[in-house]
Amino acid sequence: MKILLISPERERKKEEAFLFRLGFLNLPYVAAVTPPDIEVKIVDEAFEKINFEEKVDLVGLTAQTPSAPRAYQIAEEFRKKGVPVVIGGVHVSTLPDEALQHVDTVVIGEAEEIWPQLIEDFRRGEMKRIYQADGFVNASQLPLPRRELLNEKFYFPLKLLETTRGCPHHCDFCGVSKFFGFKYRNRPIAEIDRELATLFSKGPVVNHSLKKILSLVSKDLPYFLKKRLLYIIDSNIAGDRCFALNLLALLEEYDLLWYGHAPVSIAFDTQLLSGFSKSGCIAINIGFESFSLKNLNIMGKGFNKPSKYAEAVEKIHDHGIGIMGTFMVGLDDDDPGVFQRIIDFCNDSKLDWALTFIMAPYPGTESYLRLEREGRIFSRDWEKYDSLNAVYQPLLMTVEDLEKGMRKIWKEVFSLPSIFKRILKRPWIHPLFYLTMNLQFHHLTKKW
Ligand code: B12
Ligand code: SF4
Repeated sequence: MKILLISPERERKKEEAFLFRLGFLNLPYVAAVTPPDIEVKIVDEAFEKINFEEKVDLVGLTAQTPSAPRAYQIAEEFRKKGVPVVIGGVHVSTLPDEALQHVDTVVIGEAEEIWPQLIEDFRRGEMKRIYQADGFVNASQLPLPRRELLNEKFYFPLKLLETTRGCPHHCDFCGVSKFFGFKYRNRPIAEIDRELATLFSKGPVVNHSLKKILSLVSKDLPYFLKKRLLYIIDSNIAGDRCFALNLLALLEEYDLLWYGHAPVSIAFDTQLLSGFSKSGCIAINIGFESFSLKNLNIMGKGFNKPSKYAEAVEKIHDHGIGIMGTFMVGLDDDDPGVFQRIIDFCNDSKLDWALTFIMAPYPGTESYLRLEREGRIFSRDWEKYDSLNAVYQPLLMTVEDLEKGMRKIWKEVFSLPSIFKRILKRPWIHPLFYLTMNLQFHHLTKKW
């Protein structure tokens, strides 16, 4: 028996078609809980064509909201050929009835416990229309995702790792807590160690003298050459402080460079920040979102304190750690001046990299429910829910101004003068890494 797992990619306008050349973990997790006698193949449509003629017994699709319409097209194509199709992920877990118009079966929730049951039913010819995970998976029982099924040549040589699921916060634009639960579910450190050991070896990246020579070019060079690069995809790597400190101690044993997501308040926890720095943290991805307290309170992210943003950036930089900042525009308290305020903040605080998105009200989130109640959502074309397009009526500007303004921020922040000002500062903060990241987006926005 053979199962084809597909990560769909929609067609996009040339100027919007930027790709994070990252692998992913969801389908490798699904593969890991597939019985070993079944052959599993993973196809990433962002980099390879789907062969609809391939002889497979079952197709499994994943989908986020913007890729859901493409996933449905793929499903219909396979079903025409008589191949049954299952779909899972955050979007269809929220809208299973929509998905059922296009697929045979929808999996609601995490795959790890429910997928083996689905496969058993499928073998017996009794696959149901809906499988709903019963609660949340026990984080200490997560399998090792089958990364070897991803084609390495498509991606940056960066390994992805998940150490925690869930989040206790209630940000109104985010679906994580509802989907993964309002509580951090930490994996045991020993399990994370077992997984890391399959990806890297412990101990120094290269011997001392070679490190000295390579560091003449860049301190990061040995890590890039040895591919000791890690992205911890958790929504918040510092949510559980005690767990985070243990995790940092473990990372230190591996001598690698890593980055992950954490709230801006991390800057004021000197012990954690030193741990980040010592363990090889190259970047913290921070959702600043807005400078307006009103916006932050509406979105349930009142724990962000805009008056402390500049100081926070400075403190993180002082530890030699860069910042990937994200901002949102189109919020209810955003007037047309918001675009310039973000540009100025990025330049003045020398933010190492920054992306600004138009808020997208994903189905199932509080923001979606609120904007729907207020009758402000004007598009349910899911492909446009990619944060580059406005899909609801903002309050203090026109839709056109919002889309133009967002693009203006990207163009200015990724202009060469801004990049050089932000990156070529002293002391250096991983300039090799950040120049590469910024120049990619410079290249993209040159067409805008
Ligand atoms: C890391 C991350 C990214 C990274 C990298 C993604 C990657 N390549 O892995 C980056 C920064 C690039 C990114 C980009 C985006 N992201 Co993102 N991201 C995440 C994050 C934090 C972790 C994703 C992850 O791997 N989770 C762990 C895996 C195991 O969980 P999972 O994917 O949900 O899979 C489980 C189940 O859903 C289910 N399942 C999933 N697929 C399938 C398939 C089958 C067949 C079955 C049976 C089950 C199943 O089983 C899996 C295992 O339990 C999540 C939030 C979160 N904590 O999950 C947001 C999240 C997935 N991202 C989100 C969004 C919106 C985006 C963007 C659209 C943002 C933007 N405006 O550009 C882009 C889209 C990128 C793209 N590829 O299309 C939303 C999706 C919301 C939605 N309704 O679709 C999330 C949920 C965050 C949020 N705000 O709510 N993202
Ligand atoms: S945005 Fe981050 S902090 Fe807020 S609910 Fe989502 S995962 Fe949690």
